[in-house]
Amino acid sequence: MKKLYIFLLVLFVVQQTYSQTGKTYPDGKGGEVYFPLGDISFADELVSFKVGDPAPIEGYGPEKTLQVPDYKGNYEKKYTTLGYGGELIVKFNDNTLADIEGPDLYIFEIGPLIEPVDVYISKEGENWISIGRTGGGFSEIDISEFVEPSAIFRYVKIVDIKKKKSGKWPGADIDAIGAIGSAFNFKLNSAFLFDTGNAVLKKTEELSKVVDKIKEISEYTVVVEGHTDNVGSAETNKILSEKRAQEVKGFLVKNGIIADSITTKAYGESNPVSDNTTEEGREQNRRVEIVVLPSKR
Ligand SMILES: [Ca+2]
Ligand SMILES: [Ca+2]
Ligand SMILES: [Ca+2]
Repeated sequence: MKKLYIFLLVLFVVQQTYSQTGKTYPDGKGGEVYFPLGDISFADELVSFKVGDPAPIEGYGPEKTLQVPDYKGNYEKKYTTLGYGGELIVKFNDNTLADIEGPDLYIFEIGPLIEPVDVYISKEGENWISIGRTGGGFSEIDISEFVEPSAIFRYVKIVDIKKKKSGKWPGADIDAIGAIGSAFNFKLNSAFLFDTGNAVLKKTEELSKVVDKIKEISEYTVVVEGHTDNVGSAETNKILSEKRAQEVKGFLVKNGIIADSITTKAYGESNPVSDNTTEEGREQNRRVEIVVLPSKR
């Protein structure tokens, strides 16, 4: 039953991704921002929130910063106020942040003034790269000068810079956080691709769907990541994840994806997405992730 659920979840993500196209969103200041991958471009998961001091009278909850910008005015409760010095960390799941031509990250801050925040990005949620400050009319950031080419980031941290201490809503008011430079992120459960401990593909239906998706894009960069749970030695897991990533790359190439556009990464057990102490968590950690950036690098 659990496996069926995960299978359906993967199907859902893939199908949902299929139906996405570029879309324009109101920036809350009378302008518009274009996101090439549309609705999936926005932050998906709340990682942590430390409300500032003083805190807002009403905060409306940090999850209000997830998914597409939805604040339409009239002080609707569709955003969260960080508080003086507050810190918010969010994660992308069905997409990742990457450097494309022009701006890559957009912070939707509501209200007549832009209250500045310092912005950081991270691949794994531990090592953070400072990418500057929004404010003074700038809500968008080009990450190109801060990152190596083709790097992908799954975490964004924003910190209120302590500009506005007074009033009911101290600190920046955030509606949404979106990656203009967005890549598709397909998560495939290893159980649907491989037998336990084995790196020979047994089923390829899900991979074929990913192949079809990549072929819809004229220019692309693909990263195949192998991940395992923490059962067995770290070294063995790294080797297994490398073999599996290579096997998946082989399948993509055999099905017409340009070999030079694909890189593989073996993470082994080093990058879990769930708790390794439960069977359910370990199952989620055993996975292959395929990141597809729709532009040539
Ligand atoms: Ca998303
Ligand atoms: Ca850029
Ligand atoms: Ca919102």
